[in-house]
Amino acid sequence: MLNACTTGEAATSNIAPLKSHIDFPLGICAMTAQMDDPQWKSMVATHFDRITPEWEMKMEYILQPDGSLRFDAPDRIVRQARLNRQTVFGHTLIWYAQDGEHFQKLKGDRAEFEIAYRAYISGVMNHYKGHVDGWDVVNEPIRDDGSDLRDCLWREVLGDAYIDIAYRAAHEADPACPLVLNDYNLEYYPAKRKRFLQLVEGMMTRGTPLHVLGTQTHIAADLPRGAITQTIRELAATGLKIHLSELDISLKEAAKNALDFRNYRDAQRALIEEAAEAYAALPSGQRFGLTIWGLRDKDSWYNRENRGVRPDEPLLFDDKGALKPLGQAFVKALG
Ligand code: 9MR
Repeated sequence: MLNACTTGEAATSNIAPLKSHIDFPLGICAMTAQMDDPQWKSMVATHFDRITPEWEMKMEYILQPDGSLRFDAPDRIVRQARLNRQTVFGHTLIWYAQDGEHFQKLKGDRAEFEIAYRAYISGVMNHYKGHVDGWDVVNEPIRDDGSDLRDCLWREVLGDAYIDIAYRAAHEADPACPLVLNDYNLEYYPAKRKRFLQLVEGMMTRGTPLHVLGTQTHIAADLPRGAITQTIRELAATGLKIHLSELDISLKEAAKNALDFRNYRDAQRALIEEAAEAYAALPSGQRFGLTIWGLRDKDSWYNRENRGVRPDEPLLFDDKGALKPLGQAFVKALG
């Protein structure tokens, strides 16, 4: 018989649900491949209010080469979330990193391209109308150096207006749905943050429907203190709601792939406390939610894409499902 302590179920059964510590939605990312793992399933159901599909609501999954849409996997996530009485957050409609054969074929014809662009947005939005509590409409539009919008197929064909067109099409499809603009490295690069906020200001001035700003917060443990707080404050000064949308804190990136993480654990803890405190300090009406990018360390994208000799430890729970000191610090800082 298995010793209860090795199952991981036991590791988490004696802690209060993380979501019970806070009065705003606590999210986690998910993919269907994880849904057959009983520990993952029960921990996600216990601790979180909201699910963000990690990749299966993106164009790379939904859009087929002939322009048709497939929804089987994301629908499974939505069904599971409903069984758990959780909401689902839509991620993401338009991303510079993903376009696909269907749009590549149309790029010579601006008018046809725009029709297909709007049709994709309204097709996906209509399918999930009433089943999601928000959408990242445009993801990661700003260059890291803050000099401009990123180049991508959408901008190449539709110009800078690709962003406004997307938000207007999304709003038309589902007027009640909160629409989010999401980006990363905003805490690292003040110039990027400035350009992001300029874009936001422009959208607000033009009356483009935009309700929430997402700051992903994929950070490394050597990020200087204060940067997260400053970012949250500056974004919140727009008056829009804030989604801390993909939080994780890499030790490996801080240690520059060295095997010794010891020097970075305290800094990692201090950063998660800073993120939790800065977020909890927002006026309640601006707290759209805080989402963690993976459950246990072994679920992290860092460990899937570049595992190397030593796996990273960026998340709240260890591989066995026990809440790490990092997770305990997070909970304490929120409470
Ligand atoms: O974690 C996600 C990984 O599993 C996917 O393969 C990848 C491409 O779809 O996207 C990762 O998530 C990214 C998110 O969608 C946007 N911000 C950066 C995240 C980490 O790369």
